[in-house]
Amino acid sequence: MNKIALITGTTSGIGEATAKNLAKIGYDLIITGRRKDRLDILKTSIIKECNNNVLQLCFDIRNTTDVLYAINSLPESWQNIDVLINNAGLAAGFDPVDKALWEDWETMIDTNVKGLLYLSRQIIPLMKKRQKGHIINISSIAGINTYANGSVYCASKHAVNAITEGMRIDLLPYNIKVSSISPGAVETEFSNVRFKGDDEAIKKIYKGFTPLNANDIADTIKFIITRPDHVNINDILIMPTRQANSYYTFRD
Ligand code: NDP
Ligand code: 8X3
Repeated sequence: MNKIALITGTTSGIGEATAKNLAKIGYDLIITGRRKDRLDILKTSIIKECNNNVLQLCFDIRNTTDVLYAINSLPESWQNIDVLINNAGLAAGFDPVDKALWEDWETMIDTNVKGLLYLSRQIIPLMKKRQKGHIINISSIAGINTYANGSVYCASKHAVNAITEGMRIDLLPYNIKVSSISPGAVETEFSNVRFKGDDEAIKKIYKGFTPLNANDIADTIKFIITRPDHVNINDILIMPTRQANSYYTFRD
């Protein structure tokens, strides 16, 4: 029987690349996100390429009713989740704290922090029952450095780090591993979402250096989940070679 991974936010970027990569190493996949058309395409392509089992759950991670419905509706054979990858997340806006939109703050906190918690809350009992599992939370360099115009996104990723640490402690007795990955700049749809389609702002972010790509993170996830049973990777901080931290990027 194949292992099962549930990945949130598989309609683009890191989540999509991770789904494709894990399919190649034999995982059956629960793919999630709000854009059903993209889930359909991903499911078809994974089945065509790897012939693994794929279950798609289309829901908004901010909505408790939808999260409950999605997880409660899992057929029994899909409840043995080995790996949960809490990846769905976003930055909304790039503004000083006195000018940012309340709505953007709510979107980030509701998705990056509360959504991650809602879903984990429902999956952890399934892992506890089996006395095994692995949770990987996608954090960020923004969970380590706080930069101008990013206070609430950074706060949301600092919160992810605290939640990761707390989960690791609470789940110690149940043989459930908890890891996180903290990437620097990864070229995905992240900046399109953050800058709301402002092409100039988006281009500036990745100008003059080679950022990470989604496969780099998928590869890191593969490394983390293929360690022996007695080894847990607590956190991996992964940066583009030309980016030292949130403040220093060497551009051409
Ligand atoms: P993308 O925008 O490419 O992907 C984000 C994914 O999250 C999409 O699949 C989106 O699906 C999903 N998502 C967003 N909001 C919701 C929601 N309310 N409910 C369900 N799913 C949602 O960005 P990335 O792949 O770059 O981002 C993935 C993670 O990596 C995020 O947590 C981000 O903070 C983190 N990260 C990104 C970095 C970067 O530079 N790109 C660096 C460090 C961390 P849909 O819209 O279909 O719902
Ligand atoms: C995304 C990376 O540097 O834009 O988490 O915050 S950054």
